[in-house]
Formats: sequence, C-alpha cells, structure tokens
Amino acid sequence: MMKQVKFIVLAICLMIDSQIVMAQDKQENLPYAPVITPNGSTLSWTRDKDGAKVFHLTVEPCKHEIAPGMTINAWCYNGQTPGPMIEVVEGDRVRIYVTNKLPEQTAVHWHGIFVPSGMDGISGLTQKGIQPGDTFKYEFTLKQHGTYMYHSHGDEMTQMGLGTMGFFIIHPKNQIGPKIDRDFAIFLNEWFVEPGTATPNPNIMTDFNIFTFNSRAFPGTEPLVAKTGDRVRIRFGNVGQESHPIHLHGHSFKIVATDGGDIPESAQWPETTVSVFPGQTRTIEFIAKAGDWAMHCHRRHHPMNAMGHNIPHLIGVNQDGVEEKVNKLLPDYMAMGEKGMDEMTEMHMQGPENTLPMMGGEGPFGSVGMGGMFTILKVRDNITDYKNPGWYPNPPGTVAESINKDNEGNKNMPTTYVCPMHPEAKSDKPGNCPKCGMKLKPEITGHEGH
Ligand SMILES: [Cu+2]
Repeated sequence: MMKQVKFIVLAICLMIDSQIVMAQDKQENLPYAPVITPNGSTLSWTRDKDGAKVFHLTVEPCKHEIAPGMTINAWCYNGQTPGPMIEVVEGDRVRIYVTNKLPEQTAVHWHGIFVPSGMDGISGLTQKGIQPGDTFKYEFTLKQHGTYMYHSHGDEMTQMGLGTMGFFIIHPKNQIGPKIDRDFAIFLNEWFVEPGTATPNPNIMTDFNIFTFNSRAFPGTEPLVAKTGDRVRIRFGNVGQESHPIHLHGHSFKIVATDGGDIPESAQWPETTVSVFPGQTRTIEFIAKAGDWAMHCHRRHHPMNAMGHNIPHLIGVNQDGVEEKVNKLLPDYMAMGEKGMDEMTEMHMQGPENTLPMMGGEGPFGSVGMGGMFTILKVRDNITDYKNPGWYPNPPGTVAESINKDNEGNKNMPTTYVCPMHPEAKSDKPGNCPKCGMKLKPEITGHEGH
C-alpha cells in the first residue's frame, strides 16, 4: 500500500515536471523574443529535475554548403557551422554535454561568459582534452546577459579554421530598454578553399578567398526581413583571423553592447559601419526604413567570392589582338579586365568544380555584382509576416535612371549589342555571343558631344 502511494506520488510529480518542461519548451511561452540566425538554427533543450537547462553538442566533421554550387568539408557542432545558437536567460543553470567525434581531442570555451575557472574549456589548462568518442559535461549558472560565443579551444587553428564556433546568447531576466521587434545574429568568418577542392586550408594566415555571414556567401545568404518602423537588433560575432567592418546602407545605428556588456546610452554614438575584430561581438540597434538595403563587409575583397589573388591587373590596358595570339596556345583564353571586372558577373563560364563565381546574384535590375559577406535587409510597410517579400516596389520617381529619353518619354536604347570579349560579334537585338556565350551588351553610342 505504502509502496503504491509512493509510486503514484512519484508518477504525479513526474507528470507535473514533464508538463513544466513542455510548457517552457514551447516557443510562445518563452520569456524573450527569440533571436533569428539567418541560414542557421537554435539549439533545443530539455529541463532536468533540478531546473537546469540541458543541451547536447556533438563536434564532428560535416559537409556544409557555402552557397549553391559550393560545399566544403567542415568541422561542425551538430552538423552545422556555425553551430546551433545556445539561447538562454540570465540566472539559468545550464548543463551542456559535449561529445567529440573529431579525430583529435577538443574542448569548448564559453567566450565572454563568467564561469568557474574549471569550466572555461581550455585543453590542458583548465581541463583534460575531450578525447575522440568521449563526452564531457559543462555546468554553470549564468550571471550576466548579452551576446557571447562558444568555440573549440585546443588546436584552434585547425578546429576553428574548419568551422567550430557558435553563438551563446543570454537574454536579460527583465526587458531592458525599448522592445526589440527583430533580433538577428550573424557570425563572420573567412576561409581559404583552393578552387576546385572542398576542404578549407586552416594553415592559411592572411590570404583568404571565401568570406561568409553565418558560413554562407552571397548569393547564398538569407535576407533579413523587417517591417518599417521595427526596432531591429543585429548581433555580430567573430573568432576568425580578420577584422570585418560591416556597413549597413540607408540607416544610422548605435552600437549598444559588446561581449563585455551593455554600453551605457550616454556612451553610444551613431554609426553606419561597425568593425568586428577577432574575439569580439558587437550588437547594433536601429529603426528600420522601407527599402532593399545592402549590408556587407566594407573591405573590398570581402563581398567577393573566390578569385586568384595573383591575377594581373589590366585596367586601361589595350588588349586588342592579344586574345587571338594567345588562343593559338590556349584555345579558351579570354582577354579581360580592361574595363573592370563587372563583365565577370555575366559570364557563366566554366570554372573549376566546387567554386563560386567571383561575384553574382541576380537583382531586379540585373546582376548585383557581389559575393561573400553580402546580404540584404528587406524592410516593407504593413507586412503581416516576415517571409521574404521579394524585391522592393520603389515609389514612382525614386529610382536613378538614364537621362536619354526621346520626346515621347521612351528610353532611347542603343540599337547595337556587342560582346564585351568579341567586338566583332554584333547584333541588333539582345542575345548571347556565338563565340563565348556571354550576354551581349548595348554598345556605347556617341554621346560624347561630337
Ligand atoms: Cu570583411
């Protein structure tokens, strides 16, 4: 009898307990607006009986798509780079199980988070390395809020060079400051992947060729969608080799926090570019304005995809006749670069396998001519959801356009189309070059005033 009562009490306790867990796991009951990781995900958790939130991370090799057409052999948390976001609340006790499926030992460091020294995750210094096949338990109580990171600490050059990093976001217990409508997190990173191969070379120190937001390169980056007037927050993280000055078009923002804490309002100043150095997080806030706004790294090679860094520069060099001569030795050679590299954007030429075009991405007015660390903030009036709304419907008279219009107001379009590579390939209508397949461009006709 006594045994039965005990059993029933235990069963009821377990039921109540699991109901609490279920209620707290449901997103609508979360005491915070969840952060969105474009192209990424948030790690789910369960609650142990003592109230601790339990997370599981497995560090392992994985395949990761940088953009359609390019997949790399990365080292990941739970099959992703960056790893899934850990999203919690100040005061939470967290219990994080880390399983190592890498071929070498690892440890996980909780970057910027106040933890007991023995939970800091440095192989050799604060703990034994987690051997391949083993699982370690990290456990601590969160005594702060803000944007932090986790990453492997132990052979960092290789492990982080292949992608072992993620966000650790701690919400304040009670809302601080104005309500945030849209909250995004973007991890910055750079890689060197020899064109035609798939494994990033982690030994490279400076000359990277793939630049990513959440390990995706444009046109593979998911846009950030907001409603006009929304208060938007974007959190950036960087544990790479390079600093990245991230520029947002059309807005002025304030840097409101670092991984050291909130910046007092009296110490914030307006900006259009935020530099995020290795080992830093930066959080910006602004009020969204209607439009399609570019957001990109302002280092000129960073919103670009793989290119040979030893290509000769030929701006202004007359290459007439060069192609014909070289073609005798190299049949596929094309003389180019004379008028800039924009022509590259429309050449769907066959590169090495598993390599992205240097720049590309189609916009409503043609090729965008960007790659790498480039994405679009799409802000619209009166939208009812945050699905990709398509291209911005510009109000009449607000788009820059050609001044060459005839008396009827029609655009005076040039009548001859020519291949940028083969001047002899001319046509009176748009089309493709019969020699190389490139899109024919309108020939510039004499408006130079003679
Ligand atoms: Cu950059």
